Amino acid sequence: MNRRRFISQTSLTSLATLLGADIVFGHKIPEGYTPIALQDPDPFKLFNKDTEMSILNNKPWNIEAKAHLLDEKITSNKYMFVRNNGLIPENIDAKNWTLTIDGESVSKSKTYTLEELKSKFQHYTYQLTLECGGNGRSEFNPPAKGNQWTVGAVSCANWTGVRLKDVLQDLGFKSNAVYIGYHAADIHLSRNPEKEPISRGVPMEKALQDETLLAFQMNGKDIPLAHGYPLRLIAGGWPASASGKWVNRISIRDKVHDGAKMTGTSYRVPCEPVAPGEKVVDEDMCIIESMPVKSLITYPKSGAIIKKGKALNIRGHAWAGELEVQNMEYSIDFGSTWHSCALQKPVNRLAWQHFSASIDHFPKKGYYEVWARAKDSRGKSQPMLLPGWNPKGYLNNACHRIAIKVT
Ligand SMILES: Nc1nc2c(c(=O)[nH]1)N[C@H]1C(S)=C(S)[C@@H](COP(=O)(O)O)O[C@H]1N2
Ligand SMILES: [Mo]
Repeated sequence: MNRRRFISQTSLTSLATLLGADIVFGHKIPEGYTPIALQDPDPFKLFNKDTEMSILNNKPWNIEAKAHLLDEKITSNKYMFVRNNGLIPENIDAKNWTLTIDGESVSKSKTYTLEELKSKFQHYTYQLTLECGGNGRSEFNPPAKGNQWTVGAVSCANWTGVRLKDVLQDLGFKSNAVYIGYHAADIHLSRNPEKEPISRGVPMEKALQDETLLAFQMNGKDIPLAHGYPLRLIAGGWPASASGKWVNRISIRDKVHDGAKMTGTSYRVPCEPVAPGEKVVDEDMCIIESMPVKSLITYPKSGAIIKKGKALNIRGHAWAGELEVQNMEYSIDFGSTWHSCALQKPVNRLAWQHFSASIDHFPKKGYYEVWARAKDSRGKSQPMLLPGWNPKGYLNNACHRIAIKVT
């Protein structure tokens, strides 16, 4: 809708109807001014998100879930976080969508239509965990710039597509191949067509894993627009920034990919631990690869009240990047003692795992916290409070905690 025309043709009362509330100082609105609430489309409707989702930013759109919204075993669209670095591509024509494979390590670049990809290669479906490298950033101190994600920038949906390795092997690549880098159709915030909002990638070894997909479906349907329609790279278990949405080109590089947000401090952490607030030079920052072990209590919602003598049933998910979660524990005494949870095997590699426990040993009425802690298959556990501080606030895999009252 055209904002300017809209304001001049609409009376205050109809503005109020649109807002669903009286505009108390409506007669003081300057000429030509549009109330903020009407300037942007409703993101919940626009992206089909649940209204309990939290909007962190609208330019670009960044939306996160709350822990209890992620209770489903397979994350549905309405609870899936959105992380955009630029503007969602406009006028997508899926019928004429193509994917070009190029780069120093291919002899001759090749372009596949989306239809060709779908008909030529076998389809696979995997449930894959995608967590933003900055999930949990809001807890770091000194604070890090960027979206202040709490716990909800993680999802685990079913992704269907063709294996990237099948496509790369169809074309063939040179033995000097080191990395792949994706390029996508989204638009830089400056609208400068020369600039890419983000262009990241993974080493060949990750690119050639069975589960690394060029996906065209999420949860059995076309990928929703905000999540990369009509074609998306999916590299589960790694920072989700490696999973390029709206992908239209993949370069096979003879060096570490150097696209937008691959270099400098983006998606990198100090190679060696540093003290909070310490300055780190670019050369001492290392690319994040597999994500660390983490878990989330998705039921009950923090603040639940139970009757003394009744058991509290908790459940949630745990994941560990490239690794499996080996065990899952909970504590009701601020981490002094731990008890095991039941933990399921992942449905496939790189899928999150479900845990549950029935807690019936609250000694008396009062305030408690339930803390949950996962351990990966190499014996590494989540830190109880905060892990190593880093300048950009990545990889906060601290234990998730919920408040409980026994009355
Ligand atoms: N083309 C493109 N791909 C992208 C991004 C983007 O801004 N543009 N954001 C990345 C980041 S940082 C994350 S965390 C995930 C978010 O995926 P989602 O929005 O589907 O949850 O997409 C990644 N892929
Ligand atoms: Mo991200």
